[in-house]
Amino acid sequence: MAMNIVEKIFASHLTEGQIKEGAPLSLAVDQVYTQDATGTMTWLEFEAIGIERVKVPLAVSYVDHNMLQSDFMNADDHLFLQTAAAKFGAYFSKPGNGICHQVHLERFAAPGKIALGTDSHTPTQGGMGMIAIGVGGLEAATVMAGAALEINMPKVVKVNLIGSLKKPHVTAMDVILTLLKMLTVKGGVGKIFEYGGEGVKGLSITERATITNMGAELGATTSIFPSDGMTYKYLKAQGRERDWIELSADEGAYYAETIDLDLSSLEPMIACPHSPDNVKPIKELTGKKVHQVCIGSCTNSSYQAMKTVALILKGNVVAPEVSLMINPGSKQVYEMLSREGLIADMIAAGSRIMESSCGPCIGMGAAPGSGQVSVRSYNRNFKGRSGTKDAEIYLTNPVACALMAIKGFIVDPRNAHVDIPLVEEPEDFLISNALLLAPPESGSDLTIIRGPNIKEVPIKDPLSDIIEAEIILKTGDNVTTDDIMPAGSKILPLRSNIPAISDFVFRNLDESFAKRAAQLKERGGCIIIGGDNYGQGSSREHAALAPMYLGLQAVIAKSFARIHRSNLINFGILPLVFKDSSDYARVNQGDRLRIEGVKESLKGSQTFTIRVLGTESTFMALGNLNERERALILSGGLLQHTRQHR
Ligand code: MIC
Ligand code: SF4
Repeated sequence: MAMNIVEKIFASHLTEGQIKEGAPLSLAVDQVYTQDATGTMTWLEFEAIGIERVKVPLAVSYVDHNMLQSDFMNADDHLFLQTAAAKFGAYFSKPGNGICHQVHLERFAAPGKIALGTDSHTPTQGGMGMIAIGVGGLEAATVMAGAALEINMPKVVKVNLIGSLKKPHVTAMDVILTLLKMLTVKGGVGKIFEYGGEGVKGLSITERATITNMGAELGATTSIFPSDGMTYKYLKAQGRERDWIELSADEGAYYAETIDLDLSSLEPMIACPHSPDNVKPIKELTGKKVHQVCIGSCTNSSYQAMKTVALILKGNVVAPEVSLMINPGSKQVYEMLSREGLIADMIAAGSRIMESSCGPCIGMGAAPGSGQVSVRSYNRNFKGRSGTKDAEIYLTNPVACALMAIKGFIVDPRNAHVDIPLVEEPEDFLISNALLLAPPESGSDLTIIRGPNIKEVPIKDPLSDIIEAEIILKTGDNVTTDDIMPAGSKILPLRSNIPAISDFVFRNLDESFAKRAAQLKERGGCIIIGGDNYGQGSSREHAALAPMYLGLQAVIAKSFARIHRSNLINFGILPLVFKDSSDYARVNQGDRLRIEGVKESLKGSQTFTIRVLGTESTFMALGNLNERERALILSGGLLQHTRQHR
């Protein structure tokens, strides 16, 4: 039977179930990686499961998010992660080695394999022809402890690339921004985007990785490219040609949908505040004053992109009122640029070079000034994420970013009157594993070192049969996990301390949330009403774990984003959807809701009748949980379930 690439990889990893759209299936996982901000919890959870060594062929623990060390907390977490990796058998990528997705692409990604990462941009590895999926920490911990990945088979959408990009003015970033404009931040929910067509050939692996990285912004489960000669070339340049296999879709393979995209028709695009799908052609914004430019992140940190930026900056000077921040995504790229004198060109032009970390992307320093315009080669521009609530964040390609830094205003690269070189990926990368520590043979004699800010994983009370709780908050559509559990330099260091981080739940939308939740806790806890695509964005399980700690019982929404829905289930919180979405308008913040026979409904029809207390009104909500998800909720969450079934 003719198969697409996704089906081929799934078939070679299938341990249970069927490869049939919507059907549950279990897959063996080859690689799992964590990053520090989600990783401390993941490794605490792994420890709580009680397994001595990871059971997956490869596990890597990266440090890239919590890199500002303004007190002991982040440094303590780094040491915890390093000692936990050694004990449990994972590689440890030291602070300074780079952003997890960029380093993983360089050192470990391999066509035909399956990887999980505790970060929503794990699909970056799809550029290498592998299935790479972002999951919550607990999900990753159970897989490292030997479980299979369990998902419902997504729809596979073919993106048929025709023609070739008008480089250097139009880049891979414009491909994904164009798709975001077409499909929006919920256009990919329940789908995997498989790229194909003639246009694939002209894209380097890192360009492909830019596209699959931002597939996360579409809400997609993941995105994937074929593995071809270009893949071989990149792997060879990384000294890893042995990892190469060819991978392409069979003639006549099935796709649920096909999208044709003519690369030669694309133009430079920019995402406007405050959503990555608020995309316009750059030419419509020309002339707008810019205060800050940030180049790098896991989206656009390749050697190819960074060298192009350096050569644009060479001999120029950053505009007087612009601050240009550059965070090269990996030590490899950083070191290569330095040895070639390109960092010197960046510095000479007035750039502020940062370490290889997430940095400004997650509000870890370099927050813009009040009301300022910041243009970034990054992937997310949610309100407040930069650290400055009223800043306006725009997302665009790195070439355009560099030009805007010089000009001081938004400019279409085609009309900037600046020479832009055409840069390729190198024949050989500089390979050094100085900051990548392999695990020792055995961890049994090793001790994990933990600082005072590292607290245990809280556990939810078992599910009760009657939920009677107050609606603490009613939100609109596309609420992000940054809204639910904000990040930034002040809050991120609390990621390993749930009681402390809980104070910040919904802080940017509703300052009194945590206080009110604490008051409601004795009265049955609270319920959140959400719109469409509730919980989009990051994989941070803290957006479920901290509200759970505050007493959240259920979220009733029009629809959910994939990772957040799983995280809610993993921590025993019921994710229900309105049977009739017009009922959303009939409930209000402050209403008390009562759901009876919760367990029966869960085991049976999964139709819940919800009474609005003090009125005659009732409405219906649906569980839509598969068998495994029901079992998890009934056990009180994934951790309890895993312990019970070990
Ligand atoms: C993000 O880009 O939002 C993050 C920070 O990388 C998150 C992970 C986290 O919150 O730690 C993600 O994308 O999953
Ligand atoms: Fe880091 Fe930003 Fe990438 Fe998230 S999106 S992994 S914060 S660089």
